[in-house]
Amino acid sequence: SHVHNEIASQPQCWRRAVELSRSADALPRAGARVAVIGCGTSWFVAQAYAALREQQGLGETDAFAASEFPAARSYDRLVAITRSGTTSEVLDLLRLVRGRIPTVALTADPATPVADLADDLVVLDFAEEKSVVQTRFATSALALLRAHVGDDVEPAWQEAERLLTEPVDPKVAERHQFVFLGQGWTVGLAHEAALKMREASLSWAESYPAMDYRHGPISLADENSVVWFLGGGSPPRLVQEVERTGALVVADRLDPLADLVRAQRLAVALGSAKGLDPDRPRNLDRSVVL
Ligand code: F1P
Repeated sequence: SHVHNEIASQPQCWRRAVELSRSADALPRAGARVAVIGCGTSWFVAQAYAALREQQGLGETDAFAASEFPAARSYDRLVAITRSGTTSEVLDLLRLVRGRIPTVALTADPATPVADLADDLVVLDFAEEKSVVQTRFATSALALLRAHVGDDVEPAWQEAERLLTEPVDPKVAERHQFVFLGQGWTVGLAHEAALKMREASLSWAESYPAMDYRHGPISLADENSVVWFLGGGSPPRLVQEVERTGALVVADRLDPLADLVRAQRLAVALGSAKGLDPDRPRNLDRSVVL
């Protein structure tokens, strides 16, 4: 399947993304008030970037699903993320804010309608994908955005290169409910990890901000569950609380983007074991067009 190669090529793609970030002048400058939008995976990348940009003190940054942008709001810049360049909600929103908010789109394919609708483009053609399930475009877009806000991406690609040679953990793979938790910018990554599990393996997967998991969803945890702290970061008492439910805790100290690669590989392995084609999820097209 395509997704295997696309997953394996991520460390190289991230290196190219970091190079590209140096010339991506259309990305927002420090101090600008920014909205970031996308659908599905691209929305989760938007969430991660928004939290990271704020954390770095670079300015107020709000993430929205493209369909939920509050139309009356004004921003200094709108960043649209879309691998395909054809997703309906993204294109509709770019039309809506045209001439009012300057826009820049991150895309894998500049020969698509997004090129006409966005004021500027950042093209990650090296991260284009054949699989419906997004892996390397999303992580490369985030690597580029991380580098642009001054976050060091080198640990991510070094760790990912090592993790790609390790087998999927059979103790994790035998469970039936998968919960991904994050904090700050890794909340978006937790949502993305859960989406990969649903798309590629039709698994029961959930995701929450780590502290919010205690406020109800933990009721479902038992010896069938995996509770995975993306990047290993967790409020100390929470791990003990989760362990008491019988759930298997995954909390390895890793760069969160590298840890996401482990979740992608788990999703594809479980999907293949179920006889699914991990490139072609049930009920999903490569780009969702209304
Ligand atoms: C986003 C999206 C993904 C989804 C699937 C199809 O499209 O809907 O979120 O997981 O891969 O595409 P795009 O706007 O980034 O092309």
